[in-house]
Amino acid sequence: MAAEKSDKSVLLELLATSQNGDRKALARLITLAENQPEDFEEINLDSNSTSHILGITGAPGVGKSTTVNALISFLRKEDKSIAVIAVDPSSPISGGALLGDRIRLTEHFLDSKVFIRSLATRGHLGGLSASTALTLKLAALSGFDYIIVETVGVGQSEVEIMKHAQTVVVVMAPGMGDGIQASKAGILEIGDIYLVNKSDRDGAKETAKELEKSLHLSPRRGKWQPVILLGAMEKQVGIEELVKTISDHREAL
Ligand SMILES: Nc1nc2c(ncn2[C@@H]2O[C@H](COP(=O)(O)OP(=O)(O)OP(=O)(O)O)[C@@H](O)[C@H]2O)c(=O)[nH]1
Ligand SMILES: [Mg+2]
Repeated sequence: MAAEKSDKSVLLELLATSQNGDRKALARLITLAENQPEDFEEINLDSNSTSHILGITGAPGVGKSTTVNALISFLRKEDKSIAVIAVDPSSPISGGALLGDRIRLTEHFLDSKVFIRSLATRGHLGGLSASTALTLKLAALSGFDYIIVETVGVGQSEVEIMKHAQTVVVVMAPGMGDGIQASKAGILEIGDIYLVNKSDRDGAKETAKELEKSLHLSPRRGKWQPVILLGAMEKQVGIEELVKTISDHREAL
């Protein structure tokens, strides 16, 4: 069923309201961007936004959403505003189902300085990367201090999506940091920060050591050298250091 083309004036009005902090307007814009990205072609979405776009990626179940949750709790104490965009390249499910299953962020749902949204594929991965880019621009126009994009998995489409982030945090967990898996997915090239989560479990230090060896074999060109951190995000262990390293990376950009 062909959707009706949105009127340019409608989009501009929604943009103006979303920039004034109206989250419903932002949510509507994102839905339009997902369904009819071509409607935005003639609209200037450039901003001199100071939002820090943070990418969180890693294999299923390593604790990405738990890390996002810990980041939100920490950053809210500093009165920062945060938008979370959860992208699931493998799932055709969108909206509430994904959020309910994957993100345990219910404690933040009523906080007006926290905006949470998920995006899912409608059958084409290239389209997902494009609608993610558009969504990030829309969120930046709304002036969030941090925009966090979480992707599930470690395949090529995640690598594509992570290109839209300024700082990429790759989350790993003990026993899942098997070197071959990591290099196959290009994970060694994309991380600015590697968080070995679940450090309350056995094997976290070994995973970190193995990762360090693999990273040495994969030298970077820029001046930033990837940092490996240990943490247990479920109990917010290491969150302060994570936030500090994220800021350091931004300054080094
Ligand atoms: N022991 C331990 N478990 C943790 C820690 N952080 C997260 N977990 C658990 O790991 C499981 C997965 O956590 P999520 O945050 O949903 O992981 P995810 O990477 O977002 O998962 P997907 O989005 O499904 O890929 C949950 O059962 C968490 O409770 C931690 O620091 N220590
Ligand atoms: Mg998750």
